[in-house]
Formats: sequence, structure tokens, C-alpha cells
Amino acid sequence: MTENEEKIFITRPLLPNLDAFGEHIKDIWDSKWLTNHGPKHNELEDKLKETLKVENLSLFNNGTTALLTALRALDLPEGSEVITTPFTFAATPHCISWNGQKIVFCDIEPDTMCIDADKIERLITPNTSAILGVHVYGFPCDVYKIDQIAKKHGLKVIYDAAHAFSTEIDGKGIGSFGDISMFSFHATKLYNTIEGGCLTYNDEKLKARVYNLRNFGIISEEEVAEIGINGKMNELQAAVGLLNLDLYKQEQEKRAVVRTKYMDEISKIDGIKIPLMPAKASNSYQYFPIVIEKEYPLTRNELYERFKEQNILTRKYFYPACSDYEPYKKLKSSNAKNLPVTNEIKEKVLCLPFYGDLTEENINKIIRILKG
Ligand code: T4K
Repeated sequence: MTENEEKIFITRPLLPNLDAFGEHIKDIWDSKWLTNHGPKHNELEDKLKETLKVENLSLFNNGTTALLTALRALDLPEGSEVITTPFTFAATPHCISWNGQKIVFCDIEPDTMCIDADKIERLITPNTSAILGVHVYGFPCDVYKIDQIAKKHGLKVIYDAAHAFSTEIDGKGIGSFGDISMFSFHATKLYNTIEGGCLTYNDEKLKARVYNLRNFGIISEEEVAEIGINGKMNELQAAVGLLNLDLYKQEQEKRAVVRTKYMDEISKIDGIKIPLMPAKASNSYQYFPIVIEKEYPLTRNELYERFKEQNILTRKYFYPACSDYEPYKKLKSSNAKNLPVTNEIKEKVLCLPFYGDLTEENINKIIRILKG
């Protein structure tokens, strides 16, 4: 066994059949068309639109370039304020800053751990241009309340749906809410294209703009209309994406079984809370977070170390919070008194290994450690 084989990771990527991938590679080699909106890219764009139940979809080479492009496509004024959550991966605030907007962190709601819609309005100033919510762990933000606030104040709404592939709210694709949503198809995501991502949006007029921004701002051989980026997904990524589209539901079913096994046993343990999906939303099965309360005999950090001693690599997503990061910690909105829930949750949350091929033996080992 190699060192890696002995470890239990938080996730393992969904991998298509190698021969099937070989057939795609042969097509790509034969056509000599490797990237720049090739046939597999275009086929995947069409298919994903149906899967995610959205009107418009543009593929990207990763979720971060997609989110950067989303902010640019909405023409948020430079120096304007974007209200967002500190309880997310670094990419979310980095995209706002990289794009020249100012971050205003809003505290999170304790059950879903998403931005607390009831605390957004008090942070709005004449300089606010947008709200950027994150459907963290696939739990949905309060999209209806956020929509009301945005309409009332004339703000744009962007969602980071990196963790929410195929989640639906009241039967609608989660990517159909707000002005633009971003999905990540990174290797660690339920559905992956190795690296990759997409934007989804209702306004068809954004399509051409997103297309140009994704391709350096080029609009014709002799015309570059604006400052764009290289956000294009290549044909190899798209081939993995096409094959994984046939597999992700089966992976979700396998994860549902793992989840049930975890729930049956962990729900009996005093001091461990399992955050639940609101009834109106379907589960993407991206992560399995637990919250370690005071009644539990170990702190979250002690539990993390205990797992590590047994080669089980749980993750403290998202500790530290983004408001603790060097570039953001001095912001007024990062002050601890403004973020009591974030600062409490970041010390208590732990994501357990969660993927379809997690063996019964390993699930039992994890549960045994939790039971102490
Ligand atoms: N917004 C949110 C809310 C996000 O969570 C993310 C990304 C983004 C935006 C940006 O989207 P992208 O630009 O990435 O598309 C991972 C991922 O790299 C990152 O995509 C993800 N969020 C974040 C939550 O997790 P790390 O640093 O934790 O990954 P790493 O390398 O430690 O991998 C975790 C475990 O996964 C490994 O211990 C083993 C397993 N693994 C990983 C890789 C890469 C594999 O088995 N095979 C692999 O190839 O960031």
C-alpha cells in the first residue's frame, strides 16, 4: 500500500471509465481541436443547462475565473461595496477584491451557515452595489429574502454555488436565483471536470458579454472591446464533464447511503449537531459537516487531531473564517463583535470524509472514534 492509500480523505474524485475517456481523447486527437469553444465544450454547455435547470450557462476553466467574470459582467462600479459572507473558501472574497470592489462581511445564520439575510439590510450604504451569497456545503441561502432586499435597494445578486451542484429550491435549479450563479467543477466537487466551473444566469443579454470576457474581451479578429480574461474550458475537461454527467446521480445515491449510516449513529451522540437541509431544498451531497457543541467531551480541534492520529483527514472548512485572513482582518466588518455566529461556528464545525466509495469498515471506524 502507498502512503496515500492508507489515508481516509475528506473526498475522492468521481472518475469516469478510462476506456470511455480514451474514446473521447481519440476524437480530440483526430480533430486536433483542443480548446476555444470546441464541440465537446459546446455539447457540455447544452447538457448542463438541462441538468441544472437554468436558462443560460457558460463554462469556465475553474470556478474562480467564473466568479471573477460574473462580477465584471454585472458592471459593479470599482470601489463599490459588496456584502458577502466570511464563512466560505478564500476564492469568494478574493474575487471581489481582485475585481476592485470593497468587501463588507455579513454574519451567518446558525442553521444553514449561509449569509444571514436578516442582517444584510443594516450593512447597505449608498455605495453598496451587490450581495454575494454562498450556498455553503450546498445549504441554500434565503434566496427569496435576498431577492426582496436587492430589489428594494437596486442591488445585484450573485451566488457562489460552488458546493450546490444540482440542488433545487422549490423544484427550481438553485442557479436560476439571483443575477448570476457560479458552480465549481473542481476535482473535490461532487461533479467535476478536473478543474472547471460555470456561470448560470436568466438574462440572455449577458451571454455575449460573458463569452467575450471569458475570451480576453476579443469580439472579432481585429477588435478587443474590453479587458477580458482567459476563462475557457478545454476539450479534455469537457470530455470528463460529459462522462461524469452520466455518473453524478449514482454518486449522489451512494453518498445518500453513507449519509444515512452517519445520521443513524451520529444523531445518538450527545454534543454533536448535524445541520439539516431545509425542506424546500434538495441535497447536493457535497459535504457532511458536523457541529461539535460544548457537551461533547472533546473540542473540535481535539477531535480533528484524534482523527488525524488514525490517518483520517477530516477538514475544518471554513476555519479560519475569511474575516481572519491577513488582507481582510482589519476591515471594520471583520470586527469580532460584528460576526458572533461566524466566530462561534468556525471553532465548532468539522467536515467528515464523504464520498460514494467510503467503505462500511471506514464509516464504522469514523463513527467509533466519534463515540469515543
Ligand atoms: N467558492 C467556494 C465556496 C469554494 O469552495 C471554492 C473551491 C471556490 C469558490 C473556487 O472554485 P475553484 O476555482 O476551485 O473551481 C479544495 C478545492 O481545491 C477547492 O476547489 C474547494 N473550493 C475547496 C473547498 O477545497 P483544498 O485546499 O481543501 O483541497 P485539497 O487539495 O486539500 O483536497 C482536499 C482533499 O481532496 C484531499 O485531501 C484529497 C482529495 N483530493 C483532492 C484532489 C485535488 C483527491 O482525492 N484528488 C484530487 O485530485 O481546496
